[in-house]
Amino acid sequence: MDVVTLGETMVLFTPKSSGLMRYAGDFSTKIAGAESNVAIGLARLGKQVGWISRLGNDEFGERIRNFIRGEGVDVSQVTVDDTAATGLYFKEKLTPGELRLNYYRQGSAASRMAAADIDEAYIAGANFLHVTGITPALSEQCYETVLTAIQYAKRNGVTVVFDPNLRRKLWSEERARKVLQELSAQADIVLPGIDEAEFIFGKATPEILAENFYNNGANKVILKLGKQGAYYLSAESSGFVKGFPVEQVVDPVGAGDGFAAGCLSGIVDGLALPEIVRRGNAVGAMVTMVDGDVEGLPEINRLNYFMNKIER
Ligand code: KDG
Repeated sequence: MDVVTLGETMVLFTPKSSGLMRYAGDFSTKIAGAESNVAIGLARLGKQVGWISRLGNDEFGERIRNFIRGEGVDVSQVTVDDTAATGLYFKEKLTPGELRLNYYRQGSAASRMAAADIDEAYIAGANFLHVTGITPALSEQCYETVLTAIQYAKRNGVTVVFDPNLRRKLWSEERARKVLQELSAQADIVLPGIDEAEFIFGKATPEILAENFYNNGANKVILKLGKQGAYYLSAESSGFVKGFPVEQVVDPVGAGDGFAAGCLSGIVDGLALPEIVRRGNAVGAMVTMVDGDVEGLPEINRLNYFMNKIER
């Protein structure tokens, strides 16, 4: 395996009409979950990926597993919980450009993931472990599960990649700050957004925020700056990489996961840091041009076409 990731995936309902969801009659359904978005993004770019999770013993669980398996991601470590349902998620389009995200995931099957669900040999068989700050927010048990996965990675020489993915609806500000800082300190590579970095360390320039993550323990920091691109810092080099222009953003949700998939694929391919970041920027931009979290994730040919077509 190149990369193993772990986290919750939900069925995503989007009303076909805009405005308050109470008036919506028709919905489209897709699947959404930050970690499986990354896994699918990597699989589309030709990487070997595994996704660890728990699903309810229900039709939505079947749909999620089938979809992710169909994308070429290994789902052998996904367990089924007979006593809890698969989580749901509703994306309300209040006005053009204003989204409200509503979770129905409390007590979901994935929120009951446990450290015992993690097979050390499976983690040890990967080169990278990708985790996010969403999973530890789901429950105390999920927090322990993430810590266990990181511990297995570290003792088997697997590189840990952490994306804070702050979801304020899921936990208190104080707890979120503490855990996101703790997990950033344990990771080798961190992929925070500028807002997340400021949430953890306070308002500062990208250079200072990246340094905070570096001094906190990470050896590669890639700080996302939205459409401006990203700033990177490692022991060897640092710098800004410009983002790709996007004519019309159709759906921004999932762009950060696309960015993570692009960067991780570049890391797996052994690219230099500025090229890794450029790939992240490109995949992130491509995701925003298509509705849904994963539908805009490119295959390598389309990614190369996009990166070379656009002159910056
Ligand atoms: O990154 C996009 C995902 O965050 C979203 O679609 C669903 O995983 C999700 C979450 O917990 O918010």
